[in-house]
Amino acid sequence: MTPPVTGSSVTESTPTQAKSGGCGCNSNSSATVEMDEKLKERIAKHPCYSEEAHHHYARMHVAVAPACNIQCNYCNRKYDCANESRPGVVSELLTPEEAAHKVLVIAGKIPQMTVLGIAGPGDPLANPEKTFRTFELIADKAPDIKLCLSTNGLMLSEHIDRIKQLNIDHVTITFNTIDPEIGAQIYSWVHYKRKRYRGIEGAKLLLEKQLEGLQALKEADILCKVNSVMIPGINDQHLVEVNQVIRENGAFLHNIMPLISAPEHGTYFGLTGQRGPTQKELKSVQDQCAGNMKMMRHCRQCRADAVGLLGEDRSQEFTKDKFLEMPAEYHFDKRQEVHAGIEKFREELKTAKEKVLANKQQAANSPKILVAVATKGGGLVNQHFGHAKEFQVYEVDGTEVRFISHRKVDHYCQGGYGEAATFDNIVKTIADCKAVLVAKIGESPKEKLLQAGIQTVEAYDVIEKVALEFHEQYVKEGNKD
Ligand code: CLF
Ligand code: SF4
Repeated sequence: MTPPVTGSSVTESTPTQAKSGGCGCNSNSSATVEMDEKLKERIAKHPCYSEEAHHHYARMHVAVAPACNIQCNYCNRKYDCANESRPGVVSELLTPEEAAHKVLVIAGKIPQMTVLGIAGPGDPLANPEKTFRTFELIADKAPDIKLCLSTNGLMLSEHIDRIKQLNIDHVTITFNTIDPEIGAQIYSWVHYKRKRYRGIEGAKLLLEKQLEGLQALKEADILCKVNSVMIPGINDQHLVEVNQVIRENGAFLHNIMPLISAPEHGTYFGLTGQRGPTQKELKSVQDQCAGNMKMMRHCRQCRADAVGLLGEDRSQEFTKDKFLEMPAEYHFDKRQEVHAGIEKFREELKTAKEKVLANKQQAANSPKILVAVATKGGGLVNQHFGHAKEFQVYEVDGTEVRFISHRKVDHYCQGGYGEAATFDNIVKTIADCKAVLVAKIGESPKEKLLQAGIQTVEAYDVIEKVALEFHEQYVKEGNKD
């Protein structure tokens, strides 16, 4: 549960200060400022489109779309669409009516859930009737839930009117390439208007339709995120070009995701031994693109039936046998109250961050270091080391704290006992971090982490504040890198 829901608050709150430019906008033109404010409002409660929002708001997916109209070489149809999901995951299929009931149940139980996405298990627009029927039912009964869609783009332009009409304000297209020759190595076929296209011909058709879809979204003023699956040796060097083209064509956000490939997934790439990128390779391409447009780095490659904050998947609490027995307790007013509490907390958090950052001055040769954070959300260091299923990694220099990735780890505490193998795995996963910031940690793991060159900081406070304080101490100790 996030802090406002549990009633706790940020320690260093001061009255809210006037906004200074916001969103990186330097213009004084009131039209531009107004546009930025509108844009900010559109993404403010979307955990994927806003990195900051993902600490506070949750999303859910409903798996209503089984069919697909293309074949990606990293996908096995027994599983969820790997364009938006972690391969090897199977979601329970729902009818639109079951899906609508599930959304209303969860909207009551997790009021910070603000976005409903349809992302599979196949392609939502290869199943237009089921997808749009589901959205229709939700738009009617739960008007405060934002609708979101993720597609390979083949049928996007053909459905743009329906998308607009249903007020679906966020659409993701997966663009892995803008070169049909590269595309021929990624897609084995494309099925369009009762005909199957293979090789370069199929990849060319898909690309044309994706660009057409992107254009249609731009004209309809719908926010578009682009996902790209990074495949070393095939499209890794080419993604900077993809980034440039999508930016020129109006995409708002770029999410470069690592290929996850293993023989047991039974995919073409899994069986041919195609590897995924390392963390370092992924970050390097993301950094190369970052100067051009907003990059998403907090994607969790979630399931087609994911529920909860990104990084805390609660889908198993709402399997079909369970949610069908639960009453639909959607209450608009109660949800608005919770959202107002979250917004108040966010303002406090923002003020606290601004205060900390305002006092920091860049020291000469200040090193850029990584720290790993255990958090349950809310933008705070607030989780016990032993309970963390993932660590959020931030890059810190003397004045800035930047989220760069998350790293999944197995639970360290298994019924109260630390497992050696799991612990070693955690150390390996965060080996490039100088410190781990946690709410609590036992003496023994603390000692072992230190032996591995990782300091621990115990705190319950704003992530940026704890990270900057650690950085200051790290520099004072004479560390230069
Ligand atoms: Fe779902 Fe995707 Fe909408 Fe988000 S997920 S349809 S934009 S509501 Fe988000 Fe999940 Fe990454 Fe997708 S973390 S896989 S980017
Ligand atoms: Fe699989 Fe999604 Fe590609 Fe279709 S679009 S083949 S479901 S990864």
